[in-house]
Amino acid sequence: MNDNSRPMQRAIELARRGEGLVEPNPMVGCVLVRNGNVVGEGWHQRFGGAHAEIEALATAGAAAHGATAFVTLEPCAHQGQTPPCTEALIAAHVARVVVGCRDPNPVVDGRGIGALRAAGIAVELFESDGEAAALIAPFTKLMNRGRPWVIAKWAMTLDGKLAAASGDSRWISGEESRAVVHRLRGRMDAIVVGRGTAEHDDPLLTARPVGARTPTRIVLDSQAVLSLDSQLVRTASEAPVLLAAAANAPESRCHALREAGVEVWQAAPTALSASDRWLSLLDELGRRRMTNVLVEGGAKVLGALLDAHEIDEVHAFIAPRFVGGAGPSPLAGEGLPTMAQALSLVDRCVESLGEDLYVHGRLKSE
Ligand code: AOF
Ligand code: ZN
Repeated sequence: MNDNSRPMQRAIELARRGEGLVEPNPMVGCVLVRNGNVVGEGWHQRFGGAHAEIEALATAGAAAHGATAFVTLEPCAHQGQTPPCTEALIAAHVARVVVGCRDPNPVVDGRGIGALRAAGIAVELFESDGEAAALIAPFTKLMNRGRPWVIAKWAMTLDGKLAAASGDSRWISGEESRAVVHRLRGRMDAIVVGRGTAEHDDPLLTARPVGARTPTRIVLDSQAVLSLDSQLVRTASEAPVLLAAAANAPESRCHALREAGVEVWQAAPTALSASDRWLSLLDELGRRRMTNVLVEGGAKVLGALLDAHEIDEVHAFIAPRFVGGAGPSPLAGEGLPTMAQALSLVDRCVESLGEDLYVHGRLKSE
């Protein structure tokens, strides 16, 4: 572990406190160290609020003079909702800045580092592809590809079934697992299910207890058949519901759902397959600056997402039970033709939650 690791680790820890509160901004943390002592700490606390560096400088006061600033993200050099952090760091006379990763936002993208160096401040890039970059992967995807970070979630039996052959699926995972799902939901911009799941489970798709954000509840329903009596439609005034339909969905159904308070969005006429409609929807959610989206199934929706190469992260809850038979497995769709092409989960984490196993991680990007 080099001298920079500990304060950078702390800065990352601080940054995480903004999770769910700062999006579509990135999570950012900052630690100021002088003569081996931490003299200031801060993090970006909410969207539109002060940046991490400003918070840290405020706690340090005059002690920032001659200090090293460890920032998880390259300091901004632009006037946004707040003034440039580079100017504040220069004015506070910090001696050195260690940057966790470069800011992929095109209005920053190296300009922050350049401005600091031009002012005579030593700047070091900590690690170009490490934990600080992983921390802002959803922000980076939104910046570079205009699409939100997509998290696939499922609960299955140990023999890989989402339901028994009869369709019964209540419940597979235990209470502890379901509590984790509700915590995940509470920091999402949207929660997506397919029409089958919406019909069969009649879910609310809210976070209980409520989290930092109120996710938009999205149903993939190409022909707009979702029942007006469903819990989703009946609660449309309490939390937004968006129905993603195909361009050829019957106008009368779209109209009825709109009347009931549902936003009906239709994919481009050229989006003919389920995977194409997924891409079209992700582009739309990106235009709305949604950063994190949780996809809760079922198998067709998750499979089409896999085929579209848009799963970024997986959260699988595995119950120690077997049902056998012809129930669905988590990912339908075309799938990959050979084991050699199988996707791998990286940054893996395996936990026990009550009786369940909880496996989560990211998909290796090509
Ligand atoms: C930093 N420190 O803590 C954050 C940064 O809309 P604004 O003014 O808040 O600016 C948002 C942009 O600034 C965001 O897209 C990203 O490029 C950068 N975020 N920069 O120096 C911070 N949150
Ligand atoms: Zn800033």
